[in-house]
Formats: sequence, structure tokens, C-alpha cells
Amino acid sequence: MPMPPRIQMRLIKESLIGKEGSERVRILNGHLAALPGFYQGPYGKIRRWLLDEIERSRGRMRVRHQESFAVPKEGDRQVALVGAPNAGKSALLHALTGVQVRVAGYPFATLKPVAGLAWINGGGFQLVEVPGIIAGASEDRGGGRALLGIARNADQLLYVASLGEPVDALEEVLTELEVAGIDKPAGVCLTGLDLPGAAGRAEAFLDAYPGLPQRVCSTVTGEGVAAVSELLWALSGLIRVRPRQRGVGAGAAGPAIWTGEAGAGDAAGGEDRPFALDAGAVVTDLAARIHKDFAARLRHARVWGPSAKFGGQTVGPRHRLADGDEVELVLNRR
Ligand SMILES: Nc1nc2c(ncn2[C@@H]2O[C@H](COP(=O)(O)OP(=O)(O)OP(=O)(O)O)[C@@H](O)[C@H]2O)c(=O)[nH]1
Ligand SMILES: [Mg+2]
Repeated sequence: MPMPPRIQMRLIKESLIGKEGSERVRILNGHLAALPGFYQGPYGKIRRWLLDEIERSRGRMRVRHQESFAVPKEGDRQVALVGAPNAGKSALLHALTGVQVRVAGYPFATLKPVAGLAWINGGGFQLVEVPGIIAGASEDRGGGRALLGIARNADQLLYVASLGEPVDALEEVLTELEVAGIDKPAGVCLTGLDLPGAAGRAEAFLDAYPGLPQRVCSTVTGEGVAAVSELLWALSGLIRVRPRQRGVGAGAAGPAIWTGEAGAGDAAGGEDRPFALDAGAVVTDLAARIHKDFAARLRHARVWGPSAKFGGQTVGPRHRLADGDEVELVLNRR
């Protein structure tokens, strides 16, 4: 004689209190086996709930049992997108990189890190969505240690918070990273600029976190997304250097002059595509970046821009470049 469904559901829930992981799944499977074989009505409902709960418990197990989520680095900088559940991290990742991810109006839609590559001013930024950080993450709550490990491994952080969520949601996340001792160049992206009352709410965030550079955007309309890219660039400390355009090529007898024509080097994508280099980079670093042979063939360079004393100054391979420079490389012929 089966129990009334409501009582059965209550007993099932009671039996699950404090049970996690494989033990929880085992108990759920036990209930499933003991359930009267109705697929409709109240017992059908319990059956579906049990099946869903098994799925959810397995999902949480995958997160918890993963010791490390290290994402191999690509590009010039790896950026961890860190925030509370439902902050808009996936939507932002999609807006910045075009990568297809699950965007959903419920928390914990993302359970594993997801990465995408964004090109900003000629620099490759690998954005990694860290699944939602909850209070207690630094003590491994919700598999928090592995999640925080992603942020620890990244070069810079972008905190993500929604203008539709309480201002405190971000506070919890910041606290967990602080407790975990993670300190990187960081900024904040507030999503939901299209929501009613967003401007006023953005001010409340600004007041609450004055120490962090903040940008607001809408992943729905795209407004403000470009400014978020610029923030990532500013946090990176990279400099951008352009190949100098020339009207005429070098004579066949003279040295080869690289002016950035498409096809001149493996990495030269277009006519005046900038190259992103680490601050402190010298002319040889630029040459090596453009083509693997160029550093060895480099004779000297001519520079226009902030690092040059005058436009077209001839400089040696060890000349230190600056953001906004234009450079012409003079190479020995092969
Ligand atoms: N109106 C509006 N909604 C947004 C914006 N950005 C994200 N959302 C919505 O916010 C919800 C959560 O977005 P997600 O990108 O899935 O959030 P998440 O931080 O990845 O969430 P988890 O992976 O579950 O931690 C979804 O319903 C999105 O459609 C925005 O700029 N404007
Ligand atoms: Mg997500």
C-alpha cells in the first residue's frame, strides 16, 4: 500500500538533509526504485523531481570533485570573469568573444569554466568565465577552491555584477577573493544597463566600490561593451605599436623594409593592424612578434610617436617602444 504522495515527498526530502555527493544520488535512486510505477499524476511528479534532483546532484558533484580547473593560457592575457551566480558573466563572455555559451535566468547555469578569445587593439585576451562564486567559496563551499584557482592563475580579473541584483552580491565575491589572497589588476563590469533605473543603481555601485574602475554595459543592446574592452586593455598594461605605412617600397639592392603589408609576416593580418606588446618591449620584441625570422634579420628601425625624439628617428634593436608608436623595421635580406 503506497503512502500518500505528499507524505512520501516530505519523507524523501527529510532523508536528503545533509546528504551530498554519491550518497545523495544513492538515496535518490533508492526512492526512485521504491516509487509506485505511475508516470502521471502526483507520483509522476515525484518521479520527475527525483530524476531532476539526481541530475542536479551529479552536476554539483562534478564541480566539487574537480580539484583544479586550470585553463591553458592563450593569447596575451588571461582574464577571469568573476561574479556571483546570475551576474551576467556568460552573456558578457558572449558579447565580448562571440563564443556560444548558456545564458540563463537562473543561478549556476555555468558549472565549468568556459573560455573565449577577444582581440582588443591587436592583443589576444582569453576570457574565462568562472562559475558563480558564493559566500564561503574560500573554504571550498560549492567547490569554491577550484573556482578561485582559475582566478589565481589568471593575469587579470573582471568582476561582473548585475545592476538588477543587490549591491552586496559583489561584496561577497570580493571578500572571498580577498580571503583567498588573490590580488590582480581588476575592474568591474556592471551588466543590465538597459534595465529600468539602471543609471541610479550604477551610482550606488560606484559609491560602494570606489577603489575599482567600473564600466556599465548592456549585453542585450551592446551599449557600453566597447568600453569594457578598453578597460580590459587598460588593466593589461600592454602597449600597441603599428607598422608605419610607406608610399614606396625599398629598392631591390637595399635592405628589406617591413612596412606591415599583409602577407609580409605570419602575424601581419592587415595594413595597419596594431601589435600588442608587453610594456617595456624593445624593437627586437616587435620583430620577433611579427615573424620568427625578423628578430635575427633586424638591422635597425625608424620610429614615429611617443618613444621617438623626432618623427622617423633611427633606433637600434634595443630601443624601448611606447604605446602609440609607429615603427618601420629595416631588415637584412635573407
Ligand atoms: N536585461 C539584461 N539582462 C541581462 C544582461 N546581461 C545578462 N542578462 C540576463 O541575466 C541572466 C543571467 O545571465 P548569465 O549570463 O547566464 O549569468 P551568469 O553570471 O553567467 O550566471 P551563472 O553562470 O548561472 O552564474 C540571464 O537571464 C541574462 O539574459 C543585460 O545586460 N541586460
Ligand atoms: Mg554563466
